[in-house]
Amino acid sequence: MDYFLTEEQQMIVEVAQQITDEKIIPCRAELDEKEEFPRDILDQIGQADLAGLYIDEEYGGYGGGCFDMVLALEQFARGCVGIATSFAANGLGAYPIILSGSEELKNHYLPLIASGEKYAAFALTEANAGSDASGIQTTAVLDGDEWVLNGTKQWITNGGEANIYSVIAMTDPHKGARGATMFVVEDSDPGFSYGHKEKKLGIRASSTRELIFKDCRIPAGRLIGRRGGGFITVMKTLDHSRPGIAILGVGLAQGALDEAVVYAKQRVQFGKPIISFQAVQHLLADMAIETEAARALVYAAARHIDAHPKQMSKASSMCKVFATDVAMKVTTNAVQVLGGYGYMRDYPVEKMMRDAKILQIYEGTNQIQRNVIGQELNKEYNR
Ligand code: COS
Repeated sequence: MDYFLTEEQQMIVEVAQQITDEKIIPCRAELDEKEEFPRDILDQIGQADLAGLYIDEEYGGYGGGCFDMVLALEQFARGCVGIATSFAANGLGAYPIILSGSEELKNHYLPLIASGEKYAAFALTEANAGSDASGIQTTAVLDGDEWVLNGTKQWITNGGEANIYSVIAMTDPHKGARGATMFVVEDSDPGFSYGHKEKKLGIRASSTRELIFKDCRIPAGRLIGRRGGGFITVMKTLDHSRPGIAILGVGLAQGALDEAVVYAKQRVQFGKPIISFQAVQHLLADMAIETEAARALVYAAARHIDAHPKQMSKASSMCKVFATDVAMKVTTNAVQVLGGYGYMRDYPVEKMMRDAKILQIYEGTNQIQRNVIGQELNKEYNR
């Protein structure tokens, strides 16, 4: 379908498409198998000037918005969601600085992320704080002109690979959500180390690792925003990043549909290509309808977010739920179309199905998204 992209947007798609076809697809199975971080590919994305798509020009970025980012991510995810996640996690790590950081922090860190020279990560989750984002136990205490962090973050995407970490910690625990503050921690900071690296069902090219803060000392100026403003910064960051997860679902579903149609045209059973059977055609038709509907919703949500950045929670959660549920269904059906071959590692669809599951879980489960949508509806109808 024609989404009436501008010339610049079409160019973003073409550059991302080329990286996907020439670089990502040829090595995705190997990186998945070896659970290897896609450093070369991220560097190539940086060299193609796509690393700072969503960062303002004054900080060395392209100056685009959510929609521009979505267009690039869709292509990368068509190739591999593990690689696309590693790229997207830079944005998640950068957004707290973009949204709440001081000019000093922005001037220092954003150009490094925009050029692709440094990778970023976002550290919220802990053993006892997942959906309940305000339940974090990592602490930060001011000591002279330094903050001292103690605690452990878990399941951090780009953990161990990123250089710049946006970390939330409790500065005033008795204040609950209002007592949380965000900081920038650098990989070389004293008292900061990496813990367990997870072995995952899918997105195995992405790194998911513990971060350990043991009397980790950082300069006072690394505080993002204001003391006590961390929870709101986290919520706003997730509002910005969830359309990115949604579009990973669209790209993944498109990749699975492509594989299923090509296979169905080639595979002969009962003397005919299986695409000539109505049972297979209906499966493919539903996959195509759902993928296009998800794309249309994500594009609409991303354009809405760029135009109305203060009213984004509902649009962001709606597209995240819909597109990631579609990705799970479409990839599962792609395996069904390929049958026994689909279950084997010789074809990419089993990986696609494994990769799809996390999209319904990370950056807020789809159950949490429905809570957000419900709460927003409640507010809207009170006006
Ligand atoms: N933008 C701005 N402010 C927001 C906000 C948003 N999107 N969402 C909440 N807030 C504000 C609220 O207005 C409230 O402010 P006041 O204290 O002034 O009233 C404050 O934040 C607390 O909000 P709330 O009471 O709704 O917080 P809850 O603890 O009930 O949590 C959910 C709300 C469940 C939505 C939140 O914890 C969440 O998003 N959880 C999922 C986290 C997640 O995605 N984890 C995955 C790992 S991160 S990769």
